[in-house]
Amino acid sequence: IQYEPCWLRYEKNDQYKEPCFETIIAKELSPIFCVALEELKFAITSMFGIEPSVISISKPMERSFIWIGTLDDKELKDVLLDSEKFRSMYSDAYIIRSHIHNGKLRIYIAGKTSANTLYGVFHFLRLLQMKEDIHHLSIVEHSNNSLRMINHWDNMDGGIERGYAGKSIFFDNGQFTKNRRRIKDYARLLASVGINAVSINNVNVHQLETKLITEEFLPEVEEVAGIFRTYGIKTFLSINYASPVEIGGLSTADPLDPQVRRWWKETAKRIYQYIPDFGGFVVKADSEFRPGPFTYGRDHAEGANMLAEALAPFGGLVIWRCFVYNCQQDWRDRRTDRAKAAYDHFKPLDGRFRENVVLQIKNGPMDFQVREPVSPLFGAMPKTNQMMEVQITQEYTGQQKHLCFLIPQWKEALEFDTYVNGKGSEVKKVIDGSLFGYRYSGIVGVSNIGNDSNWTGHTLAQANLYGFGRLAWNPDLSAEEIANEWIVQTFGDDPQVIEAVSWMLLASWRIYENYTSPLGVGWMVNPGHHYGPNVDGYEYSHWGTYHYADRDGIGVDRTVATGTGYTAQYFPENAAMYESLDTCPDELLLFFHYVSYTHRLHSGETVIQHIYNTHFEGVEQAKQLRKRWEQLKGKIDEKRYHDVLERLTIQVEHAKEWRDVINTYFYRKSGIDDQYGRKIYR
Ligand code: BDP
Repeated sequence: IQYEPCWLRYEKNDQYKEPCFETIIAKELSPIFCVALEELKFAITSMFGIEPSVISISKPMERSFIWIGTLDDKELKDVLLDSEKFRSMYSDAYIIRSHIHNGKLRIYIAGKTSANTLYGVFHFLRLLQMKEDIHHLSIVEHSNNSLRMINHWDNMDGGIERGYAGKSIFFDNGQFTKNRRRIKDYARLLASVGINAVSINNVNVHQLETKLITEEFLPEVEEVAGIFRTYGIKTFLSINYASPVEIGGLSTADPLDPQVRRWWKETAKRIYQYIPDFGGFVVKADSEFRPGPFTYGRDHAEGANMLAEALAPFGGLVIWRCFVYNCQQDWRDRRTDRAKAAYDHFKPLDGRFRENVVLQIKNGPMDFQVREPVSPLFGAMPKTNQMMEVQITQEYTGQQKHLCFLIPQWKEALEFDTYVNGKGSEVKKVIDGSLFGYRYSGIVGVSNIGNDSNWTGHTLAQANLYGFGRLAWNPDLSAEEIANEWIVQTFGDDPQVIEAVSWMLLASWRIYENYTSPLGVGWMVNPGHHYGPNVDGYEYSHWGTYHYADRDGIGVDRTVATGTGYTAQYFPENAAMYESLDTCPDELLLFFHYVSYTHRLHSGETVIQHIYNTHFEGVEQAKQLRKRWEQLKGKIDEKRYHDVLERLTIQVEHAKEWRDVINTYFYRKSGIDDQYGRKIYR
């Protein structure tokens, strides 16, 4: 099948008449340089119809050219800059410089490492796709996030847990897929936005996937890793904590058992024989029925350190997930609070993890809801590497049938001030390591791609993958900038298209929030598959996901004064803000407080009227999304135009269902009418 190039379209481009496109000087011919060259040549040919010639050494010549090398190369010192100081500063960095020599334009692209040079090439190609002036480039780029990672939840039967874009590109029917071209194109997409790590199998590791670390599958894991390697991406595997029992023939997986420790050391050694630059393990332990150290009365530091010790000699990492909570909770006991779980489990362990363990913490304390506060664990463990996990796949945000551009949501989390070291201690500074000098840290996103021809099901959901990478590279980019870059590369630079799609993307998260569960309360979805409204679906169950609506009011009291005490997990400034009704932000009101339906928000509306208003508005806004798109007919190719239109139409219909279910529910609970007399089913 033909699949879409996403933002790497390299459409015909008559902006430039530059001789520099005719000659490329490449200082190295390492595998990564070869793919950088390949990309550059392919893009230039595709955009300008020129086949550049490649010269592998720079000898004196008068021509105009594009030069690619690394910061160590002497040419840079001679003509451009002394990179010494700059080179020692950041983990990942590159420069792009224009230099006019005897009237001839030369472009210099140089990275600190060859992967960084590749990023520079992709950056330069982005500038060309965006038709920027290339005569005065003086770009210095760096990323402080050392890990910019994607987690796949792909199973070996080809299914993807929470996948909404077809089947796995890695696995099918218990085997690795044969379509390596698709994996290569995926690696290109990831590298083009600076992703440098990927785990290829689901965090819920079942029987077959448990064997990925054995000789049966390692040769093919290496093949996949080899593809990613040439794009500067390290491959990781999710492991089953009970592996020593399930495939090792041992009777225990106790992390303190000498035989278990030996088994993991041998396993690590074997993996590195196949894959010398293997990234390490992603681990979901003691969570949602997965095995872990708790079975043996050990804590998570003991559990993680055992694996870390096995990987350490080879430079491998343990990415240990903090999504640990009791999923067999008694809903009748109102004092328990799932939101408190990660902090309660992990905070006391600060300082006990090995250096090559990184804790992977979901952005919010619950589970990727449309609106949640930031997890209080960020900043609370100065002596333990931390990274943030977000969900690119839209499990709770419309499953790629609804448009929901998530960059603004992630931006809010990154910009949130933890106050751990006083004002200015934003989450982005925790996870980039700058606040506490973490050795390894960064950001990870759960993948939204599958083998659909457009990768993400909803074409506009490509923007979430693009934006994730861009934000992981540089959390200071704005959602507007990211949207604009993506649109121009994906749909071209027609101002009407840019204006409309940009509005659609940037408004979409709020629109989705408007017609779904209100004011931060979350979870009003169908149990299991999590699509569509179901107000009480999770109310009397064991998952710890409640809204407590009754005839008088709604919300979860998480205050210290009268509730579960969750607010105390934040540093004092935030704890006080959430504890008090006077300062708790409206959009999180029901996450933190139980209030009556007639409670007045800061906006001046009552809670019940706010619910009605947002649900009626949300549907009108969803219609607006479709209308704005329809106005682009003729400006977007037919296929993508119709694909998107089809999804936007589904969105409108399903938004109406949300509106009606939610409004009716709250009308029946409260008995209060909409003050504007709009139609509410009784
Ligand atoms: C939840 C998903 C579940 C995942 C879990 C996780 O519903 O499928 O296994 O997160 O992150 O959001 O482990």
